[in-house]
Amino acid sequence: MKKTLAVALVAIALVAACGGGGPSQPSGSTKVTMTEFKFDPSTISAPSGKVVFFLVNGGSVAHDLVIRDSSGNRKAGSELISAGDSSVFTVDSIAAGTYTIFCDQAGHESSGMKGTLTIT
Ligand SMILES: [Cu+2]
Repeated sequence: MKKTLAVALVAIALVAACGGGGPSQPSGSTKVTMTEFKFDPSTISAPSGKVVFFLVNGGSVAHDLVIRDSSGNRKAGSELISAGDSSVFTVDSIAAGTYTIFCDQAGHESSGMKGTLTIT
């Protein structure tokens, strides 16, 4: 499963490389742009189950997106995305509820890099 995904991602990356950009946005995904120090949009809603984010780092330092539940438990987190890069972040299963999204790079959340994810 993971290997298949890795191969698929490499294939996507190679195709995208020919086009001169990062991966293109998957249909049905939620695009989130990351800059210093915010997510745009910072308020996101999605139906429960599988959620796919298309993360675009439009800033000048690396960022990530981590999902924390209302009890403070980390539920999922993206890879670290370099400045100017983009990445598809898939959460296989998430229950209805209100979550916090934040960047876990040092100082970013406290600088305002956070938001709300509502799963219905
Ligand atoms: Cu950040």
